[in-house]
Formats: sequence, structure tokens, C-alpha cells
Amino acid sequence: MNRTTWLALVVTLVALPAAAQPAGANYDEAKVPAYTLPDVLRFADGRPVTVAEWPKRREELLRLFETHVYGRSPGPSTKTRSVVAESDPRALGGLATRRQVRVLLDGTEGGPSFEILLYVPNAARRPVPAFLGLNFDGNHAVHPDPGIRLATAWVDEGPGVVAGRATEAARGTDAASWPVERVLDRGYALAIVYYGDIEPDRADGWKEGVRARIGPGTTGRFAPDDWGAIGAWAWGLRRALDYLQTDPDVDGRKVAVIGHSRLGKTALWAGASDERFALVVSNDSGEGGAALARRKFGETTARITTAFPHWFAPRLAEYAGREEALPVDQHELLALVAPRPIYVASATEDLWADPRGEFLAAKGAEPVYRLLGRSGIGAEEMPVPDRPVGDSIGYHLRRGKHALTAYDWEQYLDFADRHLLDARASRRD
Ligand code: GTR
Repeated sequence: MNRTTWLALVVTLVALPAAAQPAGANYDEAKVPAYTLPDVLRFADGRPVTVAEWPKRREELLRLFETHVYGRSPGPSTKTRSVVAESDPRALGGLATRRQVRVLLDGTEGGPSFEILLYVPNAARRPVPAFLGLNFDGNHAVHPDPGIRLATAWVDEGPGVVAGRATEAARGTDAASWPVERVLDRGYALAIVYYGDIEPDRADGWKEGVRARIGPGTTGRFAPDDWGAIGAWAWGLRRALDYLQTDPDVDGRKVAVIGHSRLGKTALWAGASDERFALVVSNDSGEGGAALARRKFGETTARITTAFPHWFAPRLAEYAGREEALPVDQHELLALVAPRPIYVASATEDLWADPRGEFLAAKGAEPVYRLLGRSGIGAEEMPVPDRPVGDSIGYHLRRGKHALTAYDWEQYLDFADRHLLDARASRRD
């Protein structure tokens, strides 16, 4: 980073209200101890990786992330089936076709299930590319559209939530994170799933979620490499993609997966572990997401595995305070997406998520993109705020807080245009 850019960043970061960040963490760049990242282009036994061997190295890294970080997830069930529970070809004043699809994971109405809210733009030639993302508050919270079914699963407290249940007053309360009309105008379908429908985000949430009802982890005595909640949510995204690949209005080969914060970690794990996702977006995902674990800045392994013990494979807690012993670091998670396009975004006031650690992880994934003939992030230094960079690896540092904003979405839509609309066939007529 040259002096001017560096100074601009320091000024931006120092001007932040200290209270915006949880106390007790290191926010001083000078106090980040030196660290060495594992070499993404060397096998665990030290051998260098050639282009031809990348698929083998990819498998090795996937197993390492399963074993030490996110846990192992089951495959799809042959019993799963989907039921269109509601549809309206003239939703949002005629802008979109709305479809609400119940995915019955064991094929039965009373079994584990989750719901996909899908909007397809009516003005676009179908099938269209799509963004798929999990949301925090229930599908009804992403837009005031009265046709969206209220979430029936447990919802954390917030506007319009009474005793863990969503009420009519909760409609549209998270609309700022989901510029639905804008995404549709740009020619993309938007598919949304409430993460709590897959598993409630609490330490005991597994009892009501897919982990208790599908695959390993049904007893509450989790093995060190059993899936955590992030693994369960990511598995849900993969099952949602299974459905989207059967929807005639969606181009199943052009589905981008997107997530913010803990759901950004989830989008990364889903996109890394499932090559059917055509593009991956991590918005402010931080520790356990795009941020390097070895860089001691903001949130740490010790803190995240004690505050949110249910998110990861139990084994990750063994690395609290000894991240250098982890056989992987998060640049290798991003590299698992290669050569597919990936976008990593940070925010200046989101020091807890370690913006610089997110940039450095994106940069650290670049050798794999280069090996596979892609150009990667391009920039040698962290860009100044609000200046997006990158080609196959996109990156920006937005001015502002920990959030998924309209600005972030504009960058993701531009990035998706560049990578998914090559044939221009899916654009609006
Ligand atoms: C924080 C957590 C972060 C991030 C965030 C979120 O409390 O420490 O890792 O995931 O929650 O999901 O909003």
C-alpha cells in the first residue's frame, strides 16, 4: 500500500467511534503479530501443486475445512421434493412473478422443510440468472409485499416479533438489505430463504433444525468434525440450489450465492463446497468467513467459538489462541471458489470483521486464480474506500457500517453482469 492510500485508510478507520466495536479486541495495526499463511499451492505434505493437480489440492483443502472448521455435511436426500405453495404472476405491481416453494427435505409434509421466496422479473427473457441468499429475519422481512408468507419458525427478537414469532408488523423490516425491485430491474431473479427455517441460530437450535433430523449430529453429542450451524445453513443453500436448477424460469447454471456477516461466512462455505454456484458474494463476513484467522485483529477464534459455539465444527475451538496451528486459513476457503468469480466486501466501520484481513485473504486466493488462467484481484494494495477493484476476485471497502447496503448490491450486480451475462441472452429485452 502506498503512503497516501495507507494514510487515507488510517484516517478513515481512526475516525470511527470506538464504541462501534466490541471491546477487548485488538484494533491496532501495529499490534498485529507477524504470521505466516499456509501456502495454498502446496499439498499438506509440502509438494507444489500444478494446474493439473489443482482438483486434488481442492479436495484436500475441502476435507481440511470440513475436519477443522465447518464440519462434514450430508449429501442430498433422494426423498426431497418441492411443492409450490403460492404463486402470483403479477406480483409487485406486475414487475415480477412471485413463487413460494416449500422444500420438503424428507418428502413428507410434517418433516423438516424450508421455504424459498422467489421473484422472477417479468420483463426479462427467461430463464434468468439469479441471486440466492439467506436472510436473518424471515422472508416476510425482506419486502413489505403482503403476499409473502410470514415465517412460522422461531424468529429472534426484533421489530414485529412477539415471543419468537413473526407478526404482520414484521413485514419489510429488513427491506434495506434487499433492494428487490433493483435486482429485478437489472434482470436477475432473487431467491431468498430464512436461515432460521433451516436451523434456529441458538446454541440449542440444532434440536429444531436440520442437524437433528438429517444425517449425523442427531444426539447432541457432536463429534469434533460434525457440522455446525454454518454447515447446516450452507447445506440448506445447496438444497435451495437443487430446487432452482429445476425451476424453468431460472438459469440454474447462473446462480450467485450471497450472504452478509454470519450468512456471508455461510455463503462462502456453500460456494466453496459446491461448484454449481456460479458466483459467490461475501458481504462483511469477517472471522470464520473472508477474514484471515491468523491475523489478530478484531474478532478471534477464541471469541467466536465461545460466543457462537454452535456455528462451527466443535474442533475449531481447539485453535483458540493458536490459530497458527490451523492447517488452513481463510484465503484457502476463497481459493476453493476458483476459477469461479468471487466478490469480497468490507466496510470501514466494521473493524470487528477486520477489513484488511478480508482484503488480504482475497489477495491470498489470487495465486490459484492465476494458476487457473484468471486475473484475480489485480490491485496490489488495499483500495481506498468506495473504490471497487478486481476482475475474477472483486473487492471493495465501503464507507460505513456493518451492513448489506444498496451500494454493495450495485457492485455485486455490476460484477455479476460482467461474469454471468457474457452472452447477454438473459438481459432484459
Ligand atoms: C457478530 C459476530 C460476527 C458476525 C456478526 C453477524 O456478533 O461476532 O462474526 O457474524 O455477529 O453475523 O452479524
